[in-house]
Amino acid sequence: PRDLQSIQAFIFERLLNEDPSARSLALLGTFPIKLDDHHRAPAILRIEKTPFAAELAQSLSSDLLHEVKCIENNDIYTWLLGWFNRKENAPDVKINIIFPATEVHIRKYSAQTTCMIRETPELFHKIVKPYIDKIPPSRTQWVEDILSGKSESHKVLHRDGTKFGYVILPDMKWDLTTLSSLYLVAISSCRDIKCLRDLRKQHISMLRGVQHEASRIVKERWGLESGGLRFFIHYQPSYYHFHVHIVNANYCGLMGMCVGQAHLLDDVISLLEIDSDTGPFILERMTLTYGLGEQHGLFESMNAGQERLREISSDL
Ligand code: M7G
Repeated sequence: PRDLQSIQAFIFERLLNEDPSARSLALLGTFPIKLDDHHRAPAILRIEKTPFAAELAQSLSSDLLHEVKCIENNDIYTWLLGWFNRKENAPDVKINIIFPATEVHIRKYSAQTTCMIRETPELFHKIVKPYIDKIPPSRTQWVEDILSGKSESHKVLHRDGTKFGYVILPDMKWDLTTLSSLYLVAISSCRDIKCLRDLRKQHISMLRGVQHEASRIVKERWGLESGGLRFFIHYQPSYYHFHVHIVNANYCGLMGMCVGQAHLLDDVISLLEIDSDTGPFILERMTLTYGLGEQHGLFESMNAGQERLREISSDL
C-alpha cells in the first residue's frame, strides 16, 4: 500500500499500543492481498505525528490556529488545547503560555547543554541553600494561589488540612483527558519544606498519605489499579515549594523522569525510615548528583565548585 486509495483499504482490528510521549499509535488490521478485497492479510500501521517545523512559529499568530479552548489559568501560566482545523476532531496541540515571562523562564526553556553535578552537603550549604533563600516569593505565587483556593480550586482532587497537609490536583502538563499520560501533582501546604533535602522522618506519614490518596482517587476516577502510578520528586526542581510528581507508570520518556533529576518517592520514604530522629539527617548528609543545564541559575557557581573539588581530589 503506497497510495492514498490502497491505505484507505485498511480495516482496523485493534489498537496495539498508544504512546503519548512518542505521539504515536500502533494499529493492527488488514489489507487486501489482491484488489478483490476477499483475501486479506494482517498489517501493522504505526502512525506518528511528524515533528513541528520551526516555521510554525511564524504562522501560529496568523493562520494556523483555528480554535482554542482554555484548560486552566493560574497566575502567569495558561494552558490550552488548540485545533488547526475543525473542532470536531481531537485537539492538534496543547499550548502552554507564560505571560509575562521572566528571565528565569526564558533560560529554562532555552536549548542548553546539561552537565552532571555532584552536590556535596558542603556545596549545598555554601551555594544551593543561599540560592534557594534568595528566590523571590513571586516565583511560587501559583502555588500560594492553589493552596488558598484562589486558583484551580474546582480542579482539586484532594485536600488534606492536617499539620503536614497537601493538595492533589492535575498538573499543568496534563491535558485532563489522556489517561496514558495522566499527570497529577501533590503540593505540600508546609512552606518550610523547600526541597528534597528538607525531608525528615516526621514527613513520612504525609508522603504515604500522598501515595495512598492519589492511588485511591486515580482508581476511583480513572480506573487505574494500584501499581499504575509512578511517584517521584525532582532534585533540582524548578519550584522550591515541596511537591510530588504523580504520573501514569506507563508514561515514560519525559525529560523530568530521567535519573539525575527524578527520585522515586518510595526510595525516599525508605531512606527516611532509617533516618535519625534528631540529626544529622540523611538527606542533608548525602551527596546528590544531578544534571544541571548551563542556563540554570546555579550552573556557574556549582560548576566552579565542582572544579575546585576535582582539583582537591587530584592533589590528594
Ligand atoms: P518542578 O519539579 O518544580 O519543575 O515541578 P518542572 O516544571 O521542571 O517539572 C513543578 C510541577 O508543577 C511541574 O510538573 C509543573 O508542570 C507543575 N506546575 C507548574 N505550574 C506553574 C503549575 C500550575 O500553575 N498549576 C499546576 N496545576 N501545575 C503546575
